[in-house]
Amino acid sequence: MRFRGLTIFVTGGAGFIGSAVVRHLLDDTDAFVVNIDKLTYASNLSSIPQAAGNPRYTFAKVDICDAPALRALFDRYQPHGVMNLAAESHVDRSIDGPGEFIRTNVVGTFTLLQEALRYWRGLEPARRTAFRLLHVSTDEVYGSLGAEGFFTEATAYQPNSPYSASKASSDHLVRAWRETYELPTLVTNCSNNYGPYHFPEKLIPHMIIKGLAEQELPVYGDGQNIRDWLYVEDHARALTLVLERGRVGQTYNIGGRNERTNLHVVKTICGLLDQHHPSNLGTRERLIAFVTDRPGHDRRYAIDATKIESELGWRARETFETGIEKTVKWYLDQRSWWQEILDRGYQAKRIGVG
Ligand code: NAD
Ligand code: TDX
Repeated sequence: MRFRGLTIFVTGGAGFIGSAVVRHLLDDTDAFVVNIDKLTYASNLSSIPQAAGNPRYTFAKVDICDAPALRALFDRYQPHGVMNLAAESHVDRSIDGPGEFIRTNVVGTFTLLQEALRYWRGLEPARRTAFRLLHVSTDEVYGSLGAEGFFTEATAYQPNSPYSASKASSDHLVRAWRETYELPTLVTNCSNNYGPYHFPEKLIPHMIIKGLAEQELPVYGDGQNIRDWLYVEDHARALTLVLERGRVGQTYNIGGRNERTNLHVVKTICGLLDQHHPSNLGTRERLIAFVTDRPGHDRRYAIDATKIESELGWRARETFETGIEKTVKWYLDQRSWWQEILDRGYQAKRIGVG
C-alpha cells in the first residue's frame, strides 16, 4: 500500500481541496495524516467524515504563519512529506481585502519553507533524500488567455488579481528555497476545481444553492469567461502522485481538458436542478441575471496537462458532464453540510466589485 509507515503533513486540510486530499490519503493509502489548519471561514472539519476515530489521522489547529507551532509539529511528527494547501483562495475576497492573502499565501508559505528547511537539514541522509514539499498552486498565476492556446509549465507568470499575485509570490519563494537551499520542493498549478464540500462562495455551489432557493443567479459580465474545470477528487489523486513520483524541482500543470463558459456552466446547473429537483415556478434559467463584471476578470484559463499525463500516467476520470451531475446530486443529498454554513452567517452577497 502507498505511503506505508509514512507521515504526511497536509496544510489547509479542512478546506475544499485539502479535505479531498485527506479523504483520499485515509481511504486509498496507508499514510498517517497530520492536518494543519487555522480553521478560517472556509474550513470545515465535517468535510472529513472518515477522520473520526481514525488512528492514522491527527488534527492541529495551527496557523502556517506561526513558526514556533510549525516547528513543534515537525519535531513531534517527523513527516516524510508536506503538502501545502493552506491559503486564502477566493478572488472576490482578495479584491476587497488583499491583506490576509499576503499574510497567509506569502508570509505563511515563507514561514512553512523556513521550518521545513530547518527540519530537513536535521534529518539523517536517507530520510533527507526521501523528503518532499509539494506546494499546491493555481493556473491563475499565468494570467489570462485569448481565444487560442494553453498554459504550459513554461508559460510566463502574469497574475492579475491580488489572489493570483499572492499565489505567484509563494510559487517563486518555493522555487528559490530549492535553488538556494536545495530543499526538495515541487509545485503544481491547477485549474478550477469543483465537487463535494465546496464552500458556497465559489461559482458552482453558489449557483446550485441560489437556484434551489429560487434566487437570482448572478453571472459576471457577459458570461463568456472560460474556466477549465477539474473534479476535486481527480485533483487529489494527481497531488499524491506528484508527491510520490514527481521530479524534484519540477512544476506540473493539472487540468481536466474541460473548458466551459461560465454561462454554459450556469445553464447546465439550471438543467440538472430542473431535472432532479423540479420547481413549480418554471425553469431555473429564468433566474439568470447578468451583473457588473469582476474588476480584472481573467477571460480564459486552459491547462495543457500533457506533462503530468505522460510522465506520471495521471488522467482525469470525470468529464465536466459526469462531474457536474455528481456535484449537483451531492448538494441535493447533503443539504445539512451547506445549510450549517448559511446558519453560521454566510450570506452569499456580492463582493469584490472594487
Ligand atoms: P479553501 O479556501 O477551501 O481552503 C483553504 C484552507 O486553508 C481552509 O481550511 C483554511 O482554514 C486554511 N487556512 C487559511 N489560512 C490558513 C493559515 N494561515 N494557516 C493554516 N490554515 C489556513 O481553498 P481550496 O479551494 O481548498 O484551495 C486549496 C489550495 O489550492 C490553495 O492554495 C489554492 O490556491 C489552490 N487551488 C485552488 C483551486 C480551486 O479551484 N479551488 C484551484 C487551483 C489551486
Ligand atoms: O457569482 C458568481 N458569478 C460569476 O459569474 C461567481 C462567484 C463567479 N462568477 C465567475 C467568475 C469566474 O469567471 O465564475 C468564474 C469562477 O469564479 P470563482 O468560483 O470565484 O473562481 P475563480 O475566480 O475562477 O478562481 C477559482 O479557481 C482557481 C478558485 O477560487 C481559485 O482558488 C483557484 O485558484
